[in-house]
Amino acid sequence: MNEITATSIDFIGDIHGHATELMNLLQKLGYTNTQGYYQHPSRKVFFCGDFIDRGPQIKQVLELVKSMIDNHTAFTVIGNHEYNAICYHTLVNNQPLRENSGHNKNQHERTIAALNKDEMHYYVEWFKTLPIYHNNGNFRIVHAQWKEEHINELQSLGINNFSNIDFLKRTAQKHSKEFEMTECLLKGHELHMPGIYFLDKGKKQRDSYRIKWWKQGLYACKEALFEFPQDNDAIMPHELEGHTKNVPVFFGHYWLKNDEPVIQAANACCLDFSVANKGILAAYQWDGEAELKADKFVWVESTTGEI
Ligand SMILES: [Mn+2]
Repeated sequence: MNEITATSIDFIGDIHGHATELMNLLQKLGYTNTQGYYQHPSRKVFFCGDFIDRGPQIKQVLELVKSMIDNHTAFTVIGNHEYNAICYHTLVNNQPLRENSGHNKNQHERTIAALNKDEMHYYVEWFKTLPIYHNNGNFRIVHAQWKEEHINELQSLGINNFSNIDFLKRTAQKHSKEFEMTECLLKGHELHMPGIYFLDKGKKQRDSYRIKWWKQGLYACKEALFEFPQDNDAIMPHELEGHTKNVPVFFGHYWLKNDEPVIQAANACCLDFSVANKGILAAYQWDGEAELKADKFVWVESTTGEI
């Protein structure tokens, strides 16, 4: 990736095939579609990944986003849905790295329907080149969770994408170090609370909870975990590290359900406000500030409401 020195960047969250909302948002941010791609005279976009699956205009989103990235008017990190697609379509000894059935198939079926075989191959090859994280000293960005020890480990391995087949294969082996790193950075660490259940989006009973990792200190579970039963007063088994750097961190992934975007912490900003579930598509207009503020969000409503 080119060195990013700009301090006028619009960070945009998970799009999931919602091209109309993306175009509306870019327009609202002052970007125009000239010369075949969206651009702004003084600003760049940084996407958080998750372009595919779920929505009605997956191919249009990929074309729009890739044309911006190819022309250096946008940058991105990879999302868990792009990583899953790589594994889904990569065969090792005739077996896909991600099983092509059940939940995996349902989650990916709209992308399969949207792209023909050649297009799928083309975009999967492109997904392999997308960075896992970015840190330029002024800001950090990762799809789900910024975990310093994993970033340091990747840095020492000289790896920042999924183009290395040996690395990719190891990430697909459950409980390998590479698997744990990928899960944490792209999906967010979860806390297992045996016997305390909630129903997930697919109406499945689950007792692992996504952690609000950007909080710092000791919390009640209901404050620190998504979906945790509000009538349960259990305390977290450990303190949360938070994001202790002054450098802001941007991420997506958490399906926040606010009518208006909110800042998670002064130095931590989640940009996923569930456009793929009747929510909003939001951008944070960043101008180099270390302390983030809610009045710097710009957003558009979902136009389709489709999941
Ligand atoms: Mn995600």
